[in-house]
Amino acid sequence: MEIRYWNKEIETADREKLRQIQLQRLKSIIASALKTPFYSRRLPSVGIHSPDDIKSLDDLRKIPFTTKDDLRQNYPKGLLSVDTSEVVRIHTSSGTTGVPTVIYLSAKDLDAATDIMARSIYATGTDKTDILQNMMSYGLFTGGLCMHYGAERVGLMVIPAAGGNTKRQIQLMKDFRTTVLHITPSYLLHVHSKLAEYSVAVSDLALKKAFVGAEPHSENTRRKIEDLFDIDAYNSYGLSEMNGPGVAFECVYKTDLHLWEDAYIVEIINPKTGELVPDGKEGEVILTNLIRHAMPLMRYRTRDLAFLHKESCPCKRTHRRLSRILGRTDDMLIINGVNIFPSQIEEVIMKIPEVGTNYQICVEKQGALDRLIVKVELYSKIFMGEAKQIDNLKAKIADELKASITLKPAVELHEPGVLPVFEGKAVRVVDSRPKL
Ligand code: DLL
Repeated sequence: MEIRYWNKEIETADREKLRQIQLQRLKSIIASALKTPFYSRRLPSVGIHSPDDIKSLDDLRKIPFTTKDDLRQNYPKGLLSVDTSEVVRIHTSSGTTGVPTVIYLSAKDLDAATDIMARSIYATGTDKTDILQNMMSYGLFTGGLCMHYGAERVGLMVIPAAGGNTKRQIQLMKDFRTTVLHITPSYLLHVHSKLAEYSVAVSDLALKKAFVGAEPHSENTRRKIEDLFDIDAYNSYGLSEMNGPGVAFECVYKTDLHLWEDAYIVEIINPKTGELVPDGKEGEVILTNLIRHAMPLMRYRTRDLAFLHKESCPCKRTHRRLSRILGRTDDMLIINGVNIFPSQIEEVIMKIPEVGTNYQICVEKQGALDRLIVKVELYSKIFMGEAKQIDNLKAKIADELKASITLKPAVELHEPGVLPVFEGKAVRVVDSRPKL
């Protein structure tokens, strides 16, 4: 059988060879892009009339960025390069308000995206002997179907469990000896908090790994997951606009995310100036999709903040490594003039051993000032402990948060099960301040 999940030649290609592949694929994408209403206007305006106008990869930077707003304004077909009879699948992006953004894939596009997903899975040391329980929702969200196809390509037994119904999920894990989970980190922590209720111990399960992604999480959250379940957790990064999960994935060494450069060109820019930033420096991730022709997307502003590593990985793959996502250019909270990313708060509280698996960040107005309240669930045996100890813990959490975010929030401690639970992406921030 043809192996389509381990391509040594491409995965360890020297940088020059990778650049050649990128250039050739970029030209081919330009040809498709010129067939779309959107890019057929935009590319000629910067002097690109045919693929031959791209002489080197540097020419990519002539192309203006494409934003989510561009996608919305050209909804539903402005970026489609083929007749819909050529399209075999659509996805839309999750969680945004207003007009959604839609992604179209031809059979060839889907096949290429599936190869990349399969490559990501295999890079974690997962193979056909594994059993994957896919706990991401199936449907318009890419997390379910895209992972499903990739896992089948590697030959895994896939349990298409989708999200929700925690009791059944745990039963499936037990009955089918699930070895790998695909899940959001917040839901995985919730699953752990439910094990005892269903009289299941971690040792009753056969779990070895989890692929966690689709939402920001810190290194401390990863460690917490690994410790609670005694597994390896691999970070998985992707976005609907780039075909969903599998844009970048960790390998067995867990040294951050290999971004598959034969499929995507990555640039890291200063979000204010649009200029490229040097390796090692944080900026906005800009992605060009090299493997999707039905709906080309070039220089897409992801709004995700990350940096590229300078060092190579012991696995010998040559594709650049992206740091975990450090925040977004658009989820920053400004509280009494202080800029705060929710991920900074998570980083601090998840390090504190008494803290359980769920939390919420609330911002409200109190008179003229903003008030930040961090609500945290404790493990039940801690919550039942002495009142004085609880008070000390509250002060400790507030102090540690102040050291990180420079302002001291009010901290509320709760018993498990009080704060809202999310079976897909968690909504951690409740900002009830009046809109400007
Ligand atoms: O979340 C695709 C996906 C599914 C990725 C399953 C991984 C696993 P969207 O709904 O379009 O697609 O959301 C994309 O989610 O721009 C990031 O802000 C965030 N995100 C995705 N993966 C990670 C991650 C899917 N590993 C948006 N760490 C992206 C942090 C992530 N944030």
